[in-house]
Amino acid sequence: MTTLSEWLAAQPVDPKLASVVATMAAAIAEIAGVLRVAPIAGQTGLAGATNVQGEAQKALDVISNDIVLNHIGQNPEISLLISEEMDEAVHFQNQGAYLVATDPLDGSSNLDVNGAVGTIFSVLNSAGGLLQPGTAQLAAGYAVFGPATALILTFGASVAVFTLDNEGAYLLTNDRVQVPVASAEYAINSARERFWDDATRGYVAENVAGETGLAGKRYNMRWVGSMVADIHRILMRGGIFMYPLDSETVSKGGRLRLLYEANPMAMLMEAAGGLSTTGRGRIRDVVPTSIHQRVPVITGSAEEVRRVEAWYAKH
Ligand code: FDP
Repeated sequence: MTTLSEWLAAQPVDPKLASVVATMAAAIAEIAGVLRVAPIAGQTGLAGATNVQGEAQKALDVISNDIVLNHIGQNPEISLLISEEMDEAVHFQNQGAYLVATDPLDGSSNLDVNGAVGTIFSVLNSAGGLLQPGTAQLAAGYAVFGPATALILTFGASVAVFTLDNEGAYLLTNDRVQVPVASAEYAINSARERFWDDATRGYVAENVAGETGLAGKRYNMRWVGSMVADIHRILMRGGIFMYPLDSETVSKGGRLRLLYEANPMAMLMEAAGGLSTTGRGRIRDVVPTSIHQRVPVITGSAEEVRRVEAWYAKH
């Protein structure tokens, strides 16, 4: 089987860029090791938790951030780091040409129930500064820590999936992911219905009506509540993920973060043949004004995303 190093060496990209992806893969493998035994170590995922000796424990998202910081600090090709866990960007004292934006541990509310969580990252040229649109991304990836640890990568042309083996090596298990164009599964936190706009309301109502409504087919709803787990399901078998702007999130611009959640997922989804929109335009065209900016996210199978866009065009 093809290893991650072999695959990276065969990609038509600058080896320095490949080294940035390898650095994130190494950090992710270490995070996977921590998560696998976290309950034994008394790591519940919550800040302020204590272990069996009564000692205060660091939250797993802080530990994951420390691991990423440590790995990135050892790669001189990376001069800038934006992390969900840190208010300010980190500037490293080197000439590195690359910037990494990351959510080191996404979906952390699932940790206490041994649910799937993940790490998401985006790679850009550091010369472009901190606030670049998603179209400027050079690479994107995420790991999903589920029954297997899977690493999903793109440099823009295609999407590859690697699985971490018991010896700590990543092996290629799918070299060309294609998200199905059509689907009958949607993912949204429907407890927020009272906050939804008319477009979201209209689209979901059509799905709920199933074969008796305008959609003309029966739908299923799936919501893990962990973005990586929901997006991974959609990338593998189709569907749509929605965290739209609603009346409660409108003042913040949305729920999910543009630079290290929405943009990398949008790049992966598009490279696999899917679409990503805010409802009003392509996510990757949004020009950020701050590093922790939030954005509405609608992403997945092309037919479903187009249906949502059609609803937004009407409202
Ligand atoms: P979490 O707060 O657990 O880190 O990134 C935020 C996120 O999870 C996403 O992973 C997930 O899709 C979303 O929040 C879940 O939101 P709800 O609490 O509204 O379900």
